[in-house]
Order: sequence, then structure tokens, then C-alpha cells
Amino acid sequence: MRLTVAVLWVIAGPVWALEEDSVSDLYDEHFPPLHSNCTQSLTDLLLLRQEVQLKELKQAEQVAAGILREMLDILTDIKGSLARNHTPTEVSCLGNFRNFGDTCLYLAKDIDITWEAARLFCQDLGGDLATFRDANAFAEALGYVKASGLAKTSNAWVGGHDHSLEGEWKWVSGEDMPRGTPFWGDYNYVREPAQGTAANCAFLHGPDGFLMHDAPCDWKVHPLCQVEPT
Ligand SMILES: [Ca+2]
Repeated sequence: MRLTVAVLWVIAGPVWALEEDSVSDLYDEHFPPLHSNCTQSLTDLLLLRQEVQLKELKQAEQVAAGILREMLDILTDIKGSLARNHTPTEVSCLGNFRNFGDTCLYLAKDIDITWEAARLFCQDLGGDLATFRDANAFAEALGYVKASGLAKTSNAWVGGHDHSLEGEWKWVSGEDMPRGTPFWGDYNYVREPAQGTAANCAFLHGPDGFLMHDAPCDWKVHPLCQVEPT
């Protein structure tokens, strides 16, 4: 009996040891050993994941801004095309002013003055800085400014401000200004107006496709004037 047990042990022992080694190898293959500092490894992993997610969000935001910009350009083109095919009502604009819709606009490309001086300049011509009652009027003004040959690095004052109360944007007429798309652009992926108390006047910002931004009122910028048709 003792002899039988001894023989069985001699045969089964190495087989059992071999199986144990294989299981250990298999475990290591699927569950690699953690870094000696397990908490540090987990933190690194979470930070990396966060970084990837932020990068993806930023890319998505850039794509969305690009799409909005393209949509605005398309709408501007459609509006221009419709205007060309439409027989306009006879509207007369004096001097350098050009007719757009039911208003007259004049971009003074050879003048760079502060926002207040720009208002006085336009008032001397019988009007004021331009305001936009809706997206159509805004698109027409953008079409005019872009077609004027003004450098894309330039800017043009319009009749909007938050002088009276920070963040409460008003047209020079006293009416509330619209917010968001398609009127306001963005800076560093933040929707304008966003420059706070240092920037209380609105302009068309060339580098952002002439969408509206807020700026310090003492900057020297071209006036975009508007008068009512005669
Ligand atoms: Ca402000």
C-alpha cells in the first residue's frame, strides 16, 4: 500500500506543479502586475483620461464654431442672392451711404476714431452708429463690410454698448441688443461679449469674420454709420 502511494506521488507531483505554473502564467498575461505605487498609477490613468476627454471636447467645440461660421456665410450669400433677384423699392441714400434693405449704411474706411467720436461723426452725417433690428439686417451689414475690401484684421464700431450697467447691452436707440448667434462671435471659445468692465463698446471684429465683439471704447476703429433713407 505504502509503495502504491509513493508511486502515485512521484507521477502526480510534477504534473500538479506544471499546472500550477501554467495558471500563474495565464494570470500574469491577463492581469499584468500593477505599478509598485498603485495609487500613483491610478491617478496618472485618470489624469490621462481627463486630458483625452478635454481634447475631444475642444475639438468638438472648434468643429461646431466652424459649422456656425459656414452657416452664417451661406445665409449671407442666400440673402445677397435674394436681394439681387428682388426688385427693390426705390430708396435713396445720400452721399457715401449705400442702401441695404430699408436702411442706408456707410463704412468710413479712412477714419480710425474712438467709439464716442465715431457716434459724433455719424451724427454729423445725419444718423448714428449702425444697429441691427434682426439677423437679416445684420447679415446685410456683414455683406457690405466684407465686400468693402476692409482688411480682415480691421474692425468697425457699431451702435451697441454696456456703459450704463455692465453686461446689459443696449443699442444707441435704447433697445436691448440681441445676444448669441449669429450676432456675437467668440474669443478663445468663449461667446462674446465677455471682456467685462474694460470693454463696453461693440464692434465688428475682422479676425472673427466681422462678428460682434466687445472692446475698450477708446480703441481707434472705423465707424459704421447708418441713416434712414430719404
Ligand atoms: Ca462691458
